Amino acid sequence: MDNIFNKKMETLTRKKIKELQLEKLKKTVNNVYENVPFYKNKFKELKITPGDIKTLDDIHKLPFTTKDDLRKNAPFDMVTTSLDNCIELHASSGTTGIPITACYTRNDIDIWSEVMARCLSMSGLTKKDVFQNPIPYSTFTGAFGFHYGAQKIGAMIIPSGKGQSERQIKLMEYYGTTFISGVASYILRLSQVAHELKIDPKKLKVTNGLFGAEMFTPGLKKRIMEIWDMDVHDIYGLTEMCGPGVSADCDQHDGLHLWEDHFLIELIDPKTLEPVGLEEEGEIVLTTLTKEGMPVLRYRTRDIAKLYDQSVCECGRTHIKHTTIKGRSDDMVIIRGTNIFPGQIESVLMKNDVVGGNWRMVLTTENDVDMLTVEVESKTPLSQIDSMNLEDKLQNDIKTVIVFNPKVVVLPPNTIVDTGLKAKRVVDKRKMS
Ligand code: DLL
Repeated sequence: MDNIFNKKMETLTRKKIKELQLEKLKKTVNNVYENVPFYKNKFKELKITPGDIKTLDDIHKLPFTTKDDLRKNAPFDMVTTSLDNCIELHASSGTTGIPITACYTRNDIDIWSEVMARCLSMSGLTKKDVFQNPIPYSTFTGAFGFHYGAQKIGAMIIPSGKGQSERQIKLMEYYGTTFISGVASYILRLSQVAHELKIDPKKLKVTNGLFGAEMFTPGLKKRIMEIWDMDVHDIYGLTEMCGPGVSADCDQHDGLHLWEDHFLIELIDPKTLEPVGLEEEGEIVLTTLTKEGMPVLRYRTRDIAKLYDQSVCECGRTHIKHTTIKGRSDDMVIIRGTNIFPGQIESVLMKNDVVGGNWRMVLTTENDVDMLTVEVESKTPLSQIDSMNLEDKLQNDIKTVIVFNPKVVVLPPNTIVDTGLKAKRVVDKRKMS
């Protein structure tokens, strides 16, 4: 229980959580109805008014919000308050080029700092730590969220930003960094760079890490733990809610606690839009409960997970847990009639010690048949014969999870192009070939 940042709020009874949620939901619904024409029109279409929300179950009467809705109303039409009251904005670029913009009031930043402090504390951060933040300080929410949370805890922050990987390792050595954050795949890149500098990450003082922002399979987590000899936690979040800080896993490492006093979670079947039961896979739908600048109702995240049966966790926290994110519904690819999530392939790759950190799936069409090539870097340069043996081994291992035989190509370290902030695991060339 020592690492609970806000004992009162993180251990609320279920009854109290529900009461708080209902009170805050009503307030949020009134706010968006009065101030956002998009929601007023949706309410009219559905023939509802804020007065219809009398219980938490009534949330099902409310409209969903999609990324497309936010894009159409970008940058500021979803903002419920005067822009004079907003003190910061962040944005996620997405693929169409129109960024999803989120505006924060002073209070929104305070709440973001609070939920981030809860996640960081849950992962072991204390004021005694030297906290290195290798994430770009930019419109991307990542770096600022971690920065605000670590500052609230009182740790010594090194705002190192992303990139200049050699420098990141040197900073760790020089300042004796004990805790690092980041985008999951970048930490593996840093391991590779440490290796090239002939520095064993285990010999650095880093003992804890909190990572997320993209698919973070248990296999990748385990690998990072082993390479750095540190405890690793998973953090989830998205620009539309606040950025990182919506949920993170506690020391039990079996699910991420979602801060229910600030976010209301539902899980739906993405096809029927009906709720799914506990322990059933579904799309996460989130409603902000305390946001002032840009509250969002029933946001369809596209992220797939399961909710755990609610009972008090061994860690003492009472907030609901969801599983690791399995993937985004829009990342799922259908090859020869089989649904494949990149995470399934990553789970196989990360079990193999010879495999390095970077990999991707390339989809093509040959003679009207879908082909899958898995390109994967080896940890160290391999001889031709060792590469071929590894290709055969991986091909067989992957076949056991996806049913058909993919082509596997093993490449030397650092050959797959860097795709920027987040790793791009799927390259679909099918329409072009
Ligand atoms: O990635 C916020 C963030 C920054 C979270 C740093 C954690 C650490 P966006 O750029 O808006 O925000 O992307 C949000 O990233 O809908 C998920 O698809 C994915 N994602 C975020 N965290 C995880 C995670 C930030 N722990 C989108 N596991 C989300 C899997 C994640 N996917």
